[in-house]
Order: sequence, then C-alpha cells, then structure tokens
Amino acid sequence: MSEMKVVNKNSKAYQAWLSYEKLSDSYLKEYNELLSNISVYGKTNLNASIKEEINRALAKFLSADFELNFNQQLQNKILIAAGKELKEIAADNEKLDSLLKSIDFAELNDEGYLIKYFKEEDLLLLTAKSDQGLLYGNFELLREIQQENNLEQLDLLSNPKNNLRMLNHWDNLDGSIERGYAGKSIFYQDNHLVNDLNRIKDYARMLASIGINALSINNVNVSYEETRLIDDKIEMVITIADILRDYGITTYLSANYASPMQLSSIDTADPLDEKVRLWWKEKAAEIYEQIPDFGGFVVKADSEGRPGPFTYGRSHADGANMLAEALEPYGGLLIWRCFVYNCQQDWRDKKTDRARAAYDNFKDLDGEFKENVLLQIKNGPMDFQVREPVAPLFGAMPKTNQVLELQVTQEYTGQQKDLCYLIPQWKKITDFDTYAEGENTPVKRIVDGSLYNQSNTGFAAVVNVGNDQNWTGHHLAQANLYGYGRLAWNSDLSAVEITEEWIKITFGLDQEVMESLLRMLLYSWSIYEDYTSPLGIGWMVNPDHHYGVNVNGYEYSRWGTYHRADHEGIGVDRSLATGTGYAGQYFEENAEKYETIENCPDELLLFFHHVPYTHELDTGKTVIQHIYDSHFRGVAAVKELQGHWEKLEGKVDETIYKNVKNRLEMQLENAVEWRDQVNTYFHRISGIDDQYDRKIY
Ligand code: GCW
Repeated sequence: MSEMKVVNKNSKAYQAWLSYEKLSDSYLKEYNELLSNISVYGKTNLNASIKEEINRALAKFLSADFELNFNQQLQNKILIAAGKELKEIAADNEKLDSLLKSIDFAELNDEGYLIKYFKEEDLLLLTAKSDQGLLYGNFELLREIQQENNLEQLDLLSNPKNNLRMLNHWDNLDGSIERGYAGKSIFYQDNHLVNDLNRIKDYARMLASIGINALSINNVNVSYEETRLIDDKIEMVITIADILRDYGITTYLSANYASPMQLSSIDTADPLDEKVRLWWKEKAAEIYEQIPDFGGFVVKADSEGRPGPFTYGRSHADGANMLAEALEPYGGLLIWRCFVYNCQQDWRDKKTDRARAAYDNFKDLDGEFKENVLLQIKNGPMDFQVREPVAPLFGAMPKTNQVLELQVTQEYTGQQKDLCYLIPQWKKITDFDTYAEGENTPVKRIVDGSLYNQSNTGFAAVVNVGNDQNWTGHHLAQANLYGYGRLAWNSDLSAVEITEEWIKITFGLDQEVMESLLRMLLYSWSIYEDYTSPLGIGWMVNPDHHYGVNVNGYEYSRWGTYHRADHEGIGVDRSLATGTGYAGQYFEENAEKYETIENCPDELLLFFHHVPYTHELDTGKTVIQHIYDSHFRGVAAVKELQGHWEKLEGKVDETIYKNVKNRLEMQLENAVEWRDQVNTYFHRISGIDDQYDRKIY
C-alpha cells in the first residue's frame, strides 16, 4: 500500500481560487441585501451543485451562517434560473414576464450564460439555456463578487468559444503520473480508486469554475492495467464519471489501440479486420450501457512505441475511423493524436526531421476522417519546448476537425519547481496567423471551428495536478491551470486580464500583491527562456526526466532533437533551399518568413537555421553574445523574482509564502546551473570571449 497523503482541505493552498474570502466591510454594506437574498431554481444535479457552491461561497463572503432561502414570492434580489424555469416563474409574475421579454435567448449557445442587473426591478438575474450554462454563470458571478466588482453594472453575456474544453490526465492506475510534478494521482492508487473521492469532487468544482467540460482520466500511454478500464475495471470509470457529471464534465478514456488483442482472443488490431471492428462496436455498446454520456476515446497510436494501424499497413484514417464508427451511434468522439514521428532516428542522418512528422503523416488524409474524429495537434512540431514555432498542420486540413493540444504540466518548462507562467506563450500560439485563408486566420479561429464551420473542435491540454496539498506543487502553477480554462473558454481574453483575475480571486485585492505577482507571472516565461535554451533551439535537458541542463543530453540520441552545434555555429537548417524543407510546410507568408536567415525572427532563428556564432541578430548582438547575455540576465531575473516575492511576506498566506519561497530557491539553483553550463559549453566550443568579461568557467 502506498501511504495516504495528509492534506489540509481548509487551507488556502488546497482551496486554490475557490477559497472565497470575506468581502470588505464597505462592499458588504453596499450589497448585503442583494447577497442575502439569492434564489436558485431547478432540481437537477447541476442545480444542486450550484446551490451547494453558493452556500459555501456566501457563508465565507458574508462570514456568517448562510443557507439559500428559496422564496417563491420573488422578493429575491439575485435570481438564478435557466430559461425553462424562468418562463415558468414568469407565467405568474408580471414584473418578471416583461423583463424576460427583453432577453434574447437566441444569443446564448448551449453552454453560455447571461448575468444582468435590472435597475428598475432591483434584480440581478443569472440565466442560461441549460443548467450547464447556469453552472458556469454561477462561477462567474461568484468571481465578480469576490473581485468586489460593481454588481449593479453587470451586463454580460458569455458563450464559450470552443466546444471542446478538455484536460488530459497522464495518470496511471498504480498512482504514478507520467510527467506529473505535484505528487501522485488524485484518482488512482495501487490499481484501485483512491479512498478520498471528495477530492475528485473538489477537483471537478475547480474545473467547472473555469469552464472545462471534458476530462480524459488515464495516460495516453495505455498499459496493461489501464487497458482494463474499458473492461473489468469499468466500475472505476463509472464512479469517476458520476462525480464529474454533476459539474458538467464528460468523462473520456485513453484507449489502447490494441485492446482487442489484450482483452479478447483476437490476435490482430487491424482496423479493416471484421472481427476487430465488431469487437469495438460491442465494446462501445457495453460502455455506453453503463455510462450513457461517456465522451469517447483519446488515442495515441503509432507513436513512441504504442501500437497503431501502421503495423497492418493501414493509415491513421483507417484506424481512427474504425474506432469512431463504434462510438458514433452514441454521439461519442474519437480524439486522435498527431504526435506521430520516428523515435528511432540516427543522429547522423540530417535528412530526417522530426519537426516535419505530423504534417507529413496527416496532411494528405484531409477529408478522410469521419465527422466524430478530432485530430489533436501539439502546439508545436516538436514537443512543448519553451519556444517552438506553431505546428504547420493548423489550417492545413480544412476538411478535418482540429484540436489544439497544450501542456499545462511543465515538463520542459521547469517542472513546477521553476516559475513559468505559460499564458503568454499560449496567447502567442492561439493568435498566430496561419494565413490558411489569407491574412487574419489565427490558430484560435481554426480550433474554435469558426473558420471552417465545424463543431467538433477545441482545446485540450495535459494537466498539471497531483495529490499535493496545493494540487500543482508550485502554488503559482495553479495559475497555469486557471488560465488554460479561461483561455479555452474565451481565447480573446488577454494574458493580463486572466492574470489579474486569478490574482484577485486567489490573493485578494491588495495593490502591492497585484503588482508583484503580475510582474512575476508575466515575465516568468521569458526569464525561463533566458536561462535555458536560446533562440528556439530547445532541448539541452537531461534525458528521461527532462529537468535541468545537459547541453548534449539528446545530441547523439535516437529522438530527433538536435542542436548541431560545432565550433563555428549552431542551429538546424530547416529551410527549403538547403535544409530539411520543414519551413515549406507553412502557408506562403510564413514559409517565406522562416525560409531565410534575414526574415526569420530571432526568437526562432536556431530552430530554422544553422548560423555562425558571429551572426548578428536584429538587436545588433552576435548569437554568442546573446547566449551569454541572456543567461546572465536570466539568473539576475530569478533573483529579482525572489525580491518581489519576499516583499509579500505577511501579505499572503504563510504556507503559500513558504512554498513559493522554497521553489524560487530551487529555481535559482537550476538557473545558475543552466547559465554556467550553457555559457561554458559555448565559450569552450566557440573560443569567443564574453564582451563584458563575466565569469565563465
Ligand atoms: O513529451 C513526450 C513526453 C512523454 C509523453 C509524450 C506524448 C505521454 O515526454 O512522456 O507520453 O510526449 O505526448 O505522448
């Protein structure tokens, strides 16, 4: 038996952005009456979740006993009801009836909500088409209150931009998490469910509060025990799905492509084999019988040793469609990952380019996938590096549903020891102009389905939580999870908007706290980039666990992730003219930009080109001087992060204070090691001195 971890659920660390702090006296004075007279209509489980959340929040906001008080007489000041209930109540209430006529429900989609204050009636109304929309609106309302915003000015209608707003767990049934940096799984332990199912409920609350509506609950590398989740271990899935459902979250599983071979006597997984097809159909029927709202499967096939259709000489379309067909009668989705590349490359071979792989493997299959197949594409062509270009597959398959895959868990970005707030990175990705349909066709308009009029599209991301008291190891890494959800809901929100909101509802309204944290979070990505791998080259990490510096860690490996540094220069030539041709996978405007050294933005220069250390960047610095400068700057900036945080001692919760202080110490150690190894390596190999004669070993 693994040990049970003791967590204090009353701690702010655990309650994250839902800790619901007492409101200020002045705010309470103004809104006490409004806040004490709330009514929620509806009798579904989702309605019950709403009521429970209000009770919890209001007791803390008001710092008093609070019990929702159902009032048929409509003397309430805050009214929460979905359209259907609202119409019923309005039938015998004139005031409400006329007010209802002013609402255009057609502007709401199935998950959207409206929050509006009606002055004349002194009524704050939250409504939606569905209870799910109401649930999201309720969390928004609670956020508005916690931020002490003016409730009498509320007039907001919000529809999620993306239909699929998913998180992927890489949890294994033994309780371990692939690339998890915050403890063990919150779902599994020793091949069973954990005892503390309440924690899963608290997790569901957190996810619902940021609009997540889909969760895949096991690792995409599906091994023996996990394969059984669609078989004799389905009870575990049923239990989890029951908890998630009350928060509007649909449960998905990662499926082993070769399941029939493990779970039956069939000796093939050939997608065109009738026995295999029938097996999956019967399996789907069995699953839906027990979980009627099951979401579907996420599949990693023919990737890093996982089984797939290639074994049988079949295409990814054959594989995906076979599974999709089985799910189709029940409205299930089949999410097929495009992270498919040759991981047995010879480092001597300069022709093969891993960056090309997703595009080369999938582009020509456009139009061949069934309607319920979604292709999940990692944001970049390699693997969640601190800086990569955007994957050229986005927009290149107009007849195929596309999902953007991000990594909230910080595999290559500091593993939740180092602070690296990723929203600015994600904004760059979602706003990236693909030129798929000429200017102004950013990634976000492809994955929200608006560009090609698709509905099975959206966001997915590998999540960063575990059973640590604060869920994410580094407390500030909670902001990455929060921001992911908010961005998936509305990709037009700015990084600053999202960050300010998270700070306020997590740490309160203190101006100094706001200023320090805004600085820390918003600069942390570029700080991390400064002291790690420069100018888009990536990697240089320790093999396997991927934390910390190792310049040549992957240089002579089979993984296709090289920097090709010699005594004269560094970088990978991916141009069409003289390199691997990867640059040519983009639409013309981007292809031209990346093709030449002159046009290529510096931040990606070494990703696309091999240049001498003496090459001059746009800043006027040489590449080698940039390497030195950014590494010295990065370490100095980590010390500044420490300074910002230390100013907040006594102003933020003590446990959180200590957690972040400790992590910043680890970060400094890590940054110093990166700086010294990278600088020393390139100083030795280039023989070029630092202009400023700083300490290089
Ligand atoms: O980034 C790599 C990780 C693997 C992961 C794989 C993937 C789940 O190092 O741990 O496997 O990506 O995305 O499938």
